[in-house]
Amino acid sequence: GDLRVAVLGVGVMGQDHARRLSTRTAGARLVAVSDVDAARTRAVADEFGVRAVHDPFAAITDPDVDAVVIATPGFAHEEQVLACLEHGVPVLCEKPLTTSAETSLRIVRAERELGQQLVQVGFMRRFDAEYQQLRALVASGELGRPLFLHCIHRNASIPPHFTSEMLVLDSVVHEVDAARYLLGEEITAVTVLRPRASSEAPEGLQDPQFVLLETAGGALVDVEVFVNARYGYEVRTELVAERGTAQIGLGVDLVRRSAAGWGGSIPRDFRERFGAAYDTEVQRWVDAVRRGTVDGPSAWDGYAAAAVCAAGVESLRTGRRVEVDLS
Ligand code: ISE
Repeated sequence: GDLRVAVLGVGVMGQDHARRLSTRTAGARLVAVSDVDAARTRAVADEFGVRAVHDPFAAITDPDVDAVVIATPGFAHEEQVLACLEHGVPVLCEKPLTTSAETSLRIVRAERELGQQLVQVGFMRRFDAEYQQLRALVASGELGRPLFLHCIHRNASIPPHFTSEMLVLDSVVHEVDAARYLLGEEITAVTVLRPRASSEAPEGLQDPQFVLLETAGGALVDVEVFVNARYGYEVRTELVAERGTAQIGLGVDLVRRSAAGWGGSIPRDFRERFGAAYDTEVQRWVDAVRRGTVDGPSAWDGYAAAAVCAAGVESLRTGRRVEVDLS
């Protein structure tokens, strides 16, 4: 029968996954939702005609739930993923896997002891066609060795609870995973620079930030992260290699001329820009879980990214370059 899925955390992303599982994912059925906000749980449960379960751990251990999608805030992930492992429940956990290297490593080890892979991490860019093409181009060796990745990560706005650390932990984490995925190398050091803050950003928020990642092979990855860019959501990457460059995320598939002007449109947020990638991610997760496997970024990938981002948070605080050591 269909995979019966519960979604934990039904904020923007959780609701998006709930809708996807209810309407677009084959072989799966949304059966329950859970959130700390009881009114929101009720409203989303009613919208999709599923059960509202207040306690996330009750949803994880529910015999009528086969698998779980975690879309709660990052700080809640560790306990929830460990509970999934303890009860043998396959889990697609939104990024970040956790908010520190130690806690993510705990998950890697718990899964290893279990001897069965149950954790997939929600790095959806790996399912985006442009990222896949760029990775294939790098792997082909056609352009020679990669020298730089220049990354731009802009959000129109962020929710009120977003902190300066979360620019690293929640936003830059995507660039960290993308760099590992595209280059096939680990990140060995991080430096976070703090330019003047935008007056459009909430008081006290260090936005934008400029992040420099160094890879094991000596390539450099720079990231402009700017989460109150106001005009829209834009994620772009340029690869510079020995014999050429390549860009993704230009979003120029349609150029219109009208009303004495010309141009295209810019996505409002990540649901629009990466909608197809999320669809593929969840479909392949469901298909894999039904076969008893995982088909996407693993707990180890979640740990590697978490370790780099934890070093990034330290660099944000101290202003210094921080090295990363994976266990
Ligand atoms: C958000 O949490 C995401 O995961 C988005 O993909 C990312 O682009 C955004 O910056 C984050 O706020």
